[in-house]
Amino acid sequence: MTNIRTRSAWPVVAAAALLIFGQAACGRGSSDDDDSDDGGPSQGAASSVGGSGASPSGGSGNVGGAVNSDGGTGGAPTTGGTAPGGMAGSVSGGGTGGMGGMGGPSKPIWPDGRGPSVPFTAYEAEAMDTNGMKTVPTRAFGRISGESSGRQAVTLSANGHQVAFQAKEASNSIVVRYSVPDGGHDYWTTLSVFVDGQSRGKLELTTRYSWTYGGDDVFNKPQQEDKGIGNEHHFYDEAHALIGDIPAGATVVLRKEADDTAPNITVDLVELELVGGPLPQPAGSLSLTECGAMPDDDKDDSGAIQECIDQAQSLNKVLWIPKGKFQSYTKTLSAKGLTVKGAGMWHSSIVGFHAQFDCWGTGACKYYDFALFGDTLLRDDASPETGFRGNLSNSVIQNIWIEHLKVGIWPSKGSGPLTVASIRARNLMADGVNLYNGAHDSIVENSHFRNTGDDAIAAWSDTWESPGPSRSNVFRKNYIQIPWKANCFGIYGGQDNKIEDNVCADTVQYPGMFFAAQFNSHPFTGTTEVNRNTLLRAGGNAYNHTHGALKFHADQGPVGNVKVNNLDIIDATNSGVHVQGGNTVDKVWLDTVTITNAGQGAFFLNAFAIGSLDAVKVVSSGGNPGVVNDSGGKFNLIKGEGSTGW
Ligand SMILES: [Ca+2]
Ligand SMILES: [Ca+2]
Repeated sequence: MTNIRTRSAWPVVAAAALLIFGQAACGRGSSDDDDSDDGGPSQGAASSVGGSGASPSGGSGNVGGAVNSDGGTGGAPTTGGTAPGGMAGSVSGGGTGGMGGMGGPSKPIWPDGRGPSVPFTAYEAEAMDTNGMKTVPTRAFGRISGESSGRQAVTLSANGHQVAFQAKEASNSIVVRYSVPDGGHDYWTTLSVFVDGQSRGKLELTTRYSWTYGGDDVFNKPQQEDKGIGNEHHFYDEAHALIGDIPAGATVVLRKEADDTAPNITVDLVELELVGGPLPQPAGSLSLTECGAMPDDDKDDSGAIQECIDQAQSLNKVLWIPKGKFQSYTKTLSAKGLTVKGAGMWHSSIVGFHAQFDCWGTGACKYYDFALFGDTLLRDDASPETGFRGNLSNSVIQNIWIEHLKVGIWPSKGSGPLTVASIRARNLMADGVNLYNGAHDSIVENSHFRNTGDDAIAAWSDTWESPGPSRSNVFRKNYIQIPWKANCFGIYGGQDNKIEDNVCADTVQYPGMFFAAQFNSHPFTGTTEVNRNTLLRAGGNAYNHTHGALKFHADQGPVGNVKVNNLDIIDATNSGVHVQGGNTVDKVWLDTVTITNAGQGAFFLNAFAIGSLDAVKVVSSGGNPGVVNDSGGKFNLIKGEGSTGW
C-alpha cells in the first residue's frame, strides 16, 4: 500500500521542536539541560512511512546485479542459516571463492569530479587475500553483508585467520570497519595488526555502539537494545589508530590471534591515511590546558573547557585544543561567537557523552581541526546528543571528525549561512547533518559519511513555527556510505536546494535520494536541482515496501519543481526511480540519467501514484530494465528523446 502513515512519531517530533524553541529563547543558561534540537526529521521520516516493524522481505531486494555473484542464486540470502547474530551464518560453504572472478572493487566506481577529495585510501576486505571466509553478498536487512560496503565482508572465525593487502600509498594510520558478536555495552576485545610481518599492536574493538534490535517500529524505543526481540541489525563500528609508518607496497595484515578473544571478527573495509603532524597552536590563542583541562587522563574536563570557552569569548581569543584526548563527561559545551581550533582531527579530540557543542546567541561559531567522539549508546529522541547544534549562523565546521553521537550537526531553525567542509561523520544513531526548518544558504561539501542511523544529509523544511522553508542550501562533493537507516539524502520540501557531484553507496533500507512531502514539510518551491550524482547499490526494503534508488514521495502533499541532470544509478537494489504517494508528482524532470542493472525496474510507479514525470535521455540497461507501473494509468511517464531500454 502507498501513503499509509502512522502518527506515532509525531509526539516525538513535536517535543523535540518545542525544545529547540526553548533553547533558542533561553540561551546558554538552560541550554546544557534542555537543548534537544535534534529530534526528528528522519526518525520521523523513517517511522511515519507506514507499516509496522516487519522485516522487509529480502526477495526482490537482492536482485541487484553484479554484486550478487554468488553463483546464480539471484543474490537471495539463502545460504548460511542463522548463526548467532546473523553474521557468520552468512558465510558460504564455498569459503574464499565466493566472489568468483569479480575480485571486489577496492574503491567505489564513480565518474571523475564526483565525491570528495579525501586523504585516505579504502581497501575492501573481500578483495584482500584471506584464509577467513567471505560473506555471501546480499542486500537483505538483518544480514551482515547487507550492511557491508560493496555488500560483502570477510569473517575471521578461528585463530590465525587474517586478511592481508598491500598498501598502495605511504600511510601511518588505519581505520577498520568491523563487526563482532554482541557482547553488550561494556564488551571490548581486540584485533592484531601487522605491517610487513611486524606487530603494530592491537586495535580495540567493542560492541558498545553497535547492534540494534527490533523492526521499524522500535527504532526509538528502549527495546532497541533487547536481543530477545530479534531483528538484529546495525552490526558495524570502526576502530582507528596511528600505527607508525606503512611504506607504499607494505603488506598490512589484520589477524585474529589467540588473545583476540571475540568468537569471530568480520572486517568490511580498511582505510589507510598518511596523517600529518599536529598543527601548531595559533598565536594569541587560549589553550584548554590553561584552564586546568588535562588530556589523556580519563578525568572529566567539562568544567575546565567551559571556563576556557568563557574566557576566550571575553578576551576575543581563539580557543585551542592541544594534542590529546580531553574528556567531556558531565556538561555539554556552550559557545557564542567563538572560534575553536585543534591540532588536527587525528590529534585533538573531545570525548565522552557530552562531547557536544551548543552555539547560542547570534551564532558565528567556528570549529576547525578536531574530533568529537561521543558516547551515545542508543537512539533516544528526547535526548539531544548532537555534536554541533544551536544557532549555526555565520558558522564554520571544517576538518572535524564526529563519531558515536546521535546526530552530527543540527542547526537550530533559521540558521545560516553555515559551511560544513571536509568532515567525517560516522557511526551515528541518527542524522549526519540536518539543515532543519528554515536553514538557509549553507553548504555541506567534500565530506564523508558512513553508518549514520538516519539520513546522512537532510534538509527538513518543517513548518513548525517555521521561519520558512530550508532554502538555497548546497550539498556537493560528498561521499556517503551505508546509512543503516533512511537515506543518503533526505529532502523534505524546501526551496532552491542543490545536490551536486556526490556519490551515495549501499543504503541498507531506503533510497539513495529521497524527495518527500512529509513530516509537515513546506512545499517544494523554487527549483531543487540535482546535478552530476552517482547512486551505487541504493534503495532497500523497509516498512513492507521496496524503495527505489531515487524516490519521489508525495505523501502529505505534492512533490515537484525538481530537476535531475546527469545521474548514474548503478545496481539499484530495487527500482532505479520510484514514485509513491497519493498526491501529485509533477514538474519533475530527468535529463541524462543512466540506470544500470536495476533490481526491480528502471521505474516503479506505486498504486495511487498520480501526476507525471519527464524523462529525456534516460537509458536503462541490464537487470530488470523496464517499468513497473501499478498506478493504473494515473501516472504519466513521459518518455522523451533519447530514452531507451524501458
Ligand atoms: Ca566490504
Ligand atoms: Ca581530562
